[in-house]
Amino acid sequence: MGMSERINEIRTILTNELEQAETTQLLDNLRVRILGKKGELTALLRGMGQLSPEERPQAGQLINEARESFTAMLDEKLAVLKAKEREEALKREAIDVTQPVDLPAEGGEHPITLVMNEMIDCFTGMGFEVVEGPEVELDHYNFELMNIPKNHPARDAQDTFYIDDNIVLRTHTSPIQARTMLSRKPPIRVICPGRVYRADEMDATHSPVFHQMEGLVVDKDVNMADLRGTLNAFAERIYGKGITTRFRPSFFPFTEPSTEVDLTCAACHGKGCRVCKGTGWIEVLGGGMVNPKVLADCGIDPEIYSGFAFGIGLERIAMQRYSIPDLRLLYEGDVRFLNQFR
Ligand code: 2U9
Repeated sequence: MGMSERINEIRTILTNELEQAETTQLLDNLRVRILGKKGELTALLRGMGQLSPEERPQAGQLINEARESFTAMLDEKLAVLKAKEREEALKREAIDVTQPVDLPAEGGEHPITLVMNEMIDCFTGMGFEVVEGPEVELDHYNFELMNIPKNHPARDAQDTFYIDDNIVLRTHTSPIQARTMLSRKPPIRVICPGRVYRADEMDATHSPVFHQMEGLVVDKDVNMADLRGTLNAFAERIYGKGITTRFRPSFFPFTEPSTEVDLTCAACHGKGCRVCKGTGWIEVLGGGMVNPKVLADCGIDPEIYSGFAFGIGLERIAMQRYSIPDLRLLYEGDVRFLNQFR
């Protein structure tokens, strides 16, 4: 058989096999079978030794042309198969973005957080700034600077968690205000929200950890009417129009004069009902004019400046607002309770 017949034979084999090669892997095998070291075309090249010197150049040329042509045929098919395989891979790996999914359980804000944020909005709207401080506090800031000396009943070991003789878990957020006064000059307008600790047994109305927000304003000519106006604005903002305050005389070591503050009962708007035991008022917070001794000990001259302060328990506000009957519900983390606030 002549060289060109043999090449045509190989071309026919290649053409048939190309049609059947469905994958790039099969195509690679075919390439090796035709063009590889032990392939059909290479065998022809080796057989050239048997040809006469005159025949060799022409045979060589035919084989080279065939190699080029076969390579082109194989490459063309390779491009087709690669495109096909890519398309199949895209189809196989496609994500159906319309498929329904299981949504992760959604959290919500705790009622204490809800109340705290609402109060922060209210007071920052009046020009107060939020300041925080350490929960593990020096006796000096928690008690001494608040005019609660050693042996005062308020620091009885029954009420206070002592870390050692000089360090306590803060029993109120007042030490934040003491630190604020020591580190800046009036005018001061701050609210101090945070967790506080008292050594109480847990029951429906007591907890060893609870939350407060205290406020402090120090400037020239600050007086009790400013406290009243501030707390009236707070009452209307949190409880609604027509809710006002009633000040009753009281005593705290850190304020003088001191007052306990009642708010119009939001359940009956002051008419008297079961919630307010017929009085029309609900006791909500305390406050007063900052004791001049406290101002002086915190580096502020009480001859020039005066201040008012108040303290609000957040649990009490949350319980009234959401009709929560037992304080413990706020700390147990039962999702059936918490889901109601989402
Ligand atoms: C400084 C001076 C005075 C903060 C005050 C109260 C009155 C008060 C209670 C409310 C409910 C505590 O959480 S509660 O049990 N607080 O009645 N707090 S005056 O007076 C201050 C604070 C800081 C420097």
